[in-house]
Amino acid sequence: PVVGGDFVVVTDSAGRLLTTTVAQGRPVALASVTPTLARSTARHTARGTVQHGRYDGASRLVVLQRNASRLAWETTVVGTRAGEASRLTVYVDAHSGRVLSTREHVMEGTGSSAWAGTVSIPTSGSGTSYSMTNANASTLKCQNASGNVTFTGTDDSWGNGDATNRETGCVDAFYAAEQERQMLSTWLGRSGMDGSGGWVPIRVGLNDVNAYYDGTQVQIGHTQTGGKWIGSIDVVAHEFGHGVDDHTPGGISGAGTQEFVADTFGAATEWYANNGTDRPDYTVGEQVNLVGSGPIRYMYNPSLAGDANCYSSSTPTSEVHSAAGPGNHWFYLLA
Ligand SMILES: [Ca+2]
Ligand SMILES: [Ca+2]
Ligand SMILES: [Zn+2]
Repeated sequence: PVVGGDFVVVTDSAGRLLTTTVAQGRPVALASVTPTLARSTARHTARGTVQHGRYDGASRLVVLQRNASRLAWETTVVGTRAGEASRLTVYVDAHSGRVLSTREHVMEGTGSSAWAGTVSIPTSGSGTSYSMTNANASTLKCQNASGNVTFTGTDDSWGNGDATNRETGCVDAFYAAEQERQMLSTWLGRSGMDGSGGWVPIRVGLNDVNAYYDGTQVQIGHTQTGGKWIGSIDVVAHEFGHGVDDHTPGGISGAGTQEFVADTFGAATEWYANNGTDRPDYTVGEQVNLVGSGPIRYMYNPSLAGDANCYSSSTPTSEVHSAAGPGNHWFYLLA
């Protein structure tokens, strides 16, 4: 087989030739089609181009036709590159053993989010069948809360920027969760929400002015007016922050500390994402404007929302979100 020497032939419904396109104008020119590099050596080289690599099928001898013709071993390997899932086809020169070319098969989808602009999201699938299942973490999915069905599509383009649309809500939430996954891995050396690569599904469509984590899912509700799904970075990463906390020794933190712990994961994820639309800050919910009065918490000055800046004897008995004030303030000063 010749790789890079494709012909496109267009016919009408009766099979009559309409037009042809030739991708490669240069003739194939090879002195020999007998390799001097062993197949096993080429396979080993190919596997070394990814981390934690394994082979995906057999290798075949091909002519790699670019500016010149080269005899090459074609091998597909599965692993990770820079922490991201990879399924890579690698062409190794069948004489010199050099890597001539690679082709990545794991593609990032594109989403039109409501709160974070146009974003790349690591969905799963190929051809005409895609789903909002994270290619880097298969238990991280985004679903419609009605029926708990994972969003699917015939292309890898998601949402429409309208915050009242559930698929758009999933673009926001899925993007936020992926940024948190990367933040946990890159900054904290942690694999996934549970520390072993595991997550719970996100479900957009909760009929409440709220979002929550319950150990089995993250539910995303809507704004008080306008029915906008509230899957911004700080909200979603807050909920999965509860999930991280839930998978630490001793389980989820006690009442007075659980909300500030979750807020720190929200803020850290926002700073990691460094998104051009949802700029990093130390406020909670500034994008979604949950109840129409801007952020619901101010980590740099909790008193702006009526919460305490510093610890007092009344902190342990405060409402759990209000009790986050001293911890949030501490985190801001530390950060
Ligand atoms: Ca922000
Ligand atoms: Ca924020
Ligand atoms: Zn919370």
